[in-house]
Amino acid sequence: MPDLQFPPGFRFGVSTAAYQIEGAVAEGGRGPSIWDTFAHTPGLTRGGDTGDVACDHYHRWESDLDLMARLGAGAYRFSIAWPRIQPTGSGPANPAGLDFYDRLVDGLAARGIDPLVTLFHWDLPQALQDEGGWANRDTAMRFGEYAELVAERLGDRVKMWITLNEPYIHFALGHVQGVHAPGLTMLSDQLPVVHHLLLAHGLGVSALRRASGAPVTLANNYSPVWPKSESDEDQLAAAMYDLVQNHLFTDPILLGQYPPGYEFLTTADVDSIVMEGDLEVISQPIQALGVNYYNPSLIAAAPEGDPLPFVRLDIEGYPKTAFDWPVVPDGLRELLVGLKERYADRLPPIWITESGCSYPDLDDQFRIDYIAGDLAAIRAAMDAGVEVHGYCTWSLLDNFEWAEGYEQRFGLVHVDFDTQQRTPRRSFEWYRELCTAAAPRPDLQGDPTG
Ligand code: PNW
Repeated sequence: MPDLQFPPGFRFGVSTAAYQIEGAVAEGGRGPSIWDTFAHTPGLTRGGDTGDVACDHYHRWESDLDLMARLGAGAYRFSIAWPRIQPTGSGPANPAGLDFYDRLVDGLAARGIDPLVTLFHWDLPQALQDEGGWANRDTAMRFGEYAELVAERLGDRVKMWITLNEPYIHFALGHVQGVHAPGLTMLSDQLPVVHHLLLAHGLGVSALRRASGAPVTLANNYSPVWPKSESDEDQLAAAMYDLVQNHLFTDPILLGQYPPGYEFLTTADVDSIVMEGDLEVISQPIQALGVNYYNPSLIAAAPEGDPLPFVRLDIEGYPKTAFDWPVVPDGLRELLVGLKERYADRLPPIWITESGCSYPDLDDQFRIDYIAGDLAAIRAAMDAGVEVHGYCTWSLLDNFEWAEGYEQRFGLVHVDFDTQQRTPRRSFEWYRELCTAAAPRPDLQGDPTG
């Protein structure tokens, strides 16, 4: 058993995202998002699965909160669906949308669970995509206005804000590889999408800090990069991959500048995209850094004629999750120590905002070992001087795993998608012990003072 002793105050929680669990896509005045469009386009998701119903959390939120209370979770990271707040991505707030999240936040408070709120987990209002989406600078402005509407309503109760979830994955899978919404394959001129996501983050920070006292961060997906060989070609390819996945969405925020070499992302004049003053907006202080970790990246130079300069290879010699992702907990220690080395005093305290695995069975020792491995890696990084404040596992429930539909199961709780029955897996009971040991609460354990 790894050393799972964490300092007092370290928080344990669970993560979800709106489109993956809510369903009720045409209720409460919600407008369509790019994920509705993508999932309803034949052939783009496994088996044609969509988020139309998902976990039906929109109707079952109260019993889902009860599950979290049973788990003893100290924090719940969920996302707000922008198209519930602004059905077309701009203009006044839709009251029914704000009301839904208002009730959710109050329901969490009543159960002693801290709300950690993500504003953008990939479900862009379709109307904004029709105007160019993230390639259009206006989308960043619209995001700032949306952030303000949410913060004005919930800012007194939310405990941490996360502007964007994994902008790199949204950019790479959604705008370069085309396997996620909006399904674009942009091979040159990628910088506008990158820059407008970063600008949206910065404008979001301004709005959130104006209207709320809670700390603000974003959740980035980091992956330690392993070059395939010592060859110059593989080393160069690995450095470029490291730049886009690990530095492109962090250097501008923490260092106020793009990483050297980023210019290859556009054929246009950089100054026509990165306007004066933008980097100041982007690099405003954030009070935490959200880290999502799944696995390292083994990188080689791409064969001649490939559209991209690098390829990501299979990592052999490690156990694999049901998703075929290698299980490399030490990669989490490696990346955390690497963040500390690169950003030094500019690195704010870290929250692990996602880590977890796809595994189907109810008796899921595999998931227990997976989470325990990641927690041991976090402990090791903390012992090496990295400040980590909390851990949210992905995910509370099996849910709509994007292009993979309902096949991949990341939940501590199994969901039968025909009946919507929730069944806690063995990992739920194991994680409950961890949560309750970290934060003994009177409502769960009897009043210790009484
Ligand atoms: C993250 N990759 O997505 C997301 O934040 C979650 O919504 C998602 O359910 C979870 O991880 C599990 O996949 C990722 O291809 C999607 O490397 C793809 C990758 C990484 C993260």
